[in-house]
Amino acid sequence: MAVIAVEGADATEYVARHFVPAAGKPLTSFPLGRINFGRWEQADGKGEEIIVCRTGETSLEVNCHGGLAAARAIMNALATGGAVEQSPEAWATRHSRDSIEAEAWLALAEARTARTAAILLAQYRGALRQAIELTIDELTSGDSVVAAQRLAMLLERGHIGLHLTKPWRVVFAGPPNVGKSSLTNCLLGYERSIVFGEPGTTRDLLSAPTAFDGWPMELTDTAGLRESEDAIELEGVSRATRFLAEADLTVLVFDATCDWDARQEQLRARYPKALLVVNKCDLRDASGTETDFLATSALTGSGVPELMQQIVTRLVPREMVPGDAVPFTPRQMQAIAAALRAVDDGQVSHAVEMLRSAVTAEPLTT
Ligand SMILES: Nc1nc2c(ncn2[C@@H]2O[C@H](COP(=O)(O)OP(=O)(O)O)[C@@H](O)[C@H]2O)c(=O)[nH]1
Ligand SMILES: [Mg+2]
Repeated sequence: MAVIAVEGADATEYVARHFVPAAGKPLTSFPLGRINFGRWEQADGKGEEIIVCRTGETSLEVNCHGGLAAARAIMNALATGGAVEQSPEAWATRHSRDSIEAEAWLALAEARTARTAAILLAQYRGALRQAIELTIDELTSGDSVVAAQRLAMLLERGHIGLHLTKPWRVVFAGPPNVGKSSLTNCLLGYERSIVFGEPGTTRDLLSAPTAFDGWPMELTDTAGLRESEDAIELEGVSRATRFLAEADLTVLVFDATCDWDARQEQLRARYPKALLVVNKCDLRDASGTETDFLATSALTGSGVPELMQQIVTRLVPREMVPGDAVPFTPRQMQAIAAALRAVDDGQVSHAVEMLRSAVTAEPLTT
């Protein structure tokens, strides 16, 4: 579904020029709030079936097919008639009582899972605003220790909040032919990367979006990290190395059938924060491997659910309950961090000012 809002003194007239109600009566005769089925007709005689609802004396909603084309055709027809198109940002700013509500409204459109949408919906309904208002009250009544604790907790949750609309980036790296592509395919549930017995098959970065446990992830399969004569493969290796530096989590994959050597040790030392995996455990018993390695088999799927779980545990280390206050934009995070610094410096009134601006700032100006 797509919903187009039309507002203004002549809104009904603008829509009535194109909308032919199935009931055969003019749009203005329908009561507010009534759902009216009919056809949207364009100048060229084309059109589609839509639903129009008068939401107020000067506002309507046009519900049409989703995707971009149907909504675009209707918006173009309205614009040709003289309507002015508004950006979602401008809309959110006008219709929200504060900047957090406006940001939540926009972020909700970007949410890709029910879990992230539920968290954002709670912020839309005021969870974060209330937490900030409570902190302001605590600060003004001299309870700055409690206020500082709350701010620190909000900042911590914000590290998850920033990923509600932006997936965590998980990169699979390791020597060639260990099963990186097979494992990412396994986790994604479809064949995104080419799997081939020949080392050096994956030459570029292949990324695909997914979600684990309702948390949005982007998995990236990389070229094997090795020295190579092949210029294209080398470029793949160098891109992988650059990408790894920016990833939220690196999964280093090794091969259970290969003996541990200095090169592998070097790789492990280079990425000390990586999640370590030993794959192909169907071919060789990996139970003797060190406990900080997770044994998997991309072939049989053994260890793959555990890998998924460990990725989530690493990236989302704290529990989040629906209704929790969670900052979710860099602007909110900056304001909260600045307020916490001010509290720590004993500048309570400055902290209060920062927090007030986090809520009452002109929406979306920064
Ligand atoms: N037996 C077995 N073979 C695997 C496993 N994972 C990958 N392979 C095979 O190992 C080869 C290399 O796999 P690939 O995913 O392309 O490795 P990459 O170079 O690290 O991406 C292919 O022939 C795969 O079928 C596994 O868990 N068990
Ligand atoms: Mg590969």
